[in-house]
Amino acid sequence: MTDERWLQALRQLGWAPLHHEAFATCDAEAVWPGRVSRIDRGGWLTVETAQGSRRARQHARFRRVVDALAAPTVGDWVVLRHDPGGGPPVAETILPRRSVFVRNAGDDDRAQPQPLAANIDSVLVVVALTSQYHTRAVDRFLALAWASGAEPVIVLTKADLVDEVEQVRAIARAQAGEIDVVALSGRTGAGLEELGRHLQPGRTVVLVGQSGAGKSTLANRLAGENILAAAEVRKDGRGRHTTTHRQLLRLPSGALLIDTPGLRSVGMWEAAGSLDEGAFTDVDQLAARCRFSDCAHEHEPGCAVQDALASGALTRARWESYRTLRAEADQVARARSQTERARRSGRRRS
Ligand SMILES: Nc1nc2c(ncn2[C@@H]2O[C@H](COP(=O)(O)OP(=O)(O)OP(=O)(O)O)[C@@H](O)[C@H]2O)c(=O)[nH]1
Ligand SMILES: [Mg+2]
Ligand SMILES: [Zn+2]
Repeated sequence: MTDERWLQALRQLGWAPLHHEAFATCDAEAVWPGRVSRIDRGGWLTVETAQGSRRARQHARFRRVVDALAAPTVGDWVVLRHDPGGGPPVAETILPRRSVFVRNAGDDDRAQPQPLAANIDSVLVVVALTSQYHTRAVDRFLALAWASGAEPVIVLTKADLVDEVEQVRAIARAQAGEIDVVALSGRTGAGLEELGRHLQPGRTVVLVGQSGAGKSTLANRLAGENILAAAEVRKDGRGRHTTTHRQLLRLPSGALLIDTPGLRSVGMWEAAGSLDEGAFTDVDQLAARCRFSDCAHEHEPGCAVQDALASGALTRARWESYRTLRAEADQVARARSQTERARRSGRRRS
């Protein structure tokens, strides 16, 4: 395979200059790059390479990592090495990530990052129009989407089943600011063309959202065939997850899509900065106009946030949503730096 054809094959899988530069510094003997499309138990990976799909093993080092962010996730570019003994290739290194969607899978006591998808361009937050639209739940997904470094999009599914599509879309638009809000039906395919901008060749999108929202149905529709299992009948909502694995697929449009299992809720993960810069720029801009730079936005004179709440320019619900996510993100950041300190002092002692 010529270099040019090899590069073209990689670009079709989402290869970016960042990966190319990092790979160029690797020892070039017996190594080649590939993109992780699936992770299975026992350290097995499915990796898409310029020569096709390969089963590979994770290097043992990844199974010992303390920080889950340091292990391969779906969408990662890894460097594979031939096993001289004739066994499967081994994924040795993770190339730098352009973006990564991370949620906190821990609980109140312990923050635990879970990277769900790497090297993504858009995060499609999938919400069924048939369920009550929970602004706060969507806020959470949007905050994490902004933090990922990718572009968030709200995708309202099951448009074929409800009449109030435009009303809900207006609510989502008001909430989301500048981002795209798409309403579609994974069943009939209506509205699918609105996603076109995000599905250009070589671009990667990830579908996130609650179980039953219609992620796999949409993915199958975009793939043009039933690659992924989608629920056959409407679920009773009691936690049967149809999708159990994250998986990266290639779409006929030339885009790459990562389907994920439904998440009941997503915990904040170091999204503090992205709350101000992405999901809640309106709040950030208001806060910048407060008289005191350290304004707590409670009873301070000249508080632009309180003024906006009084005038209705900022809704109480949106403010509460911001405060909840902010407190959670700050808490995670504190817990993380504590863990980090403990780890460092532990290392000194040993
Ligand atoms: N009428 C209609 N039904 C849909 C649509 N999208 C999904 N469904 C149905 O909703 C149910 C759940 O769809 P899935 O695609 O499995 O949902 P999911 O988000 O992948 O769920 P998990 O894999 O559990 O996270 C299935 O019965 C689908 O047939 C749609 O646009 N219109
Ligand atoms: Mg699914
Ligand atoms: Zn203030």
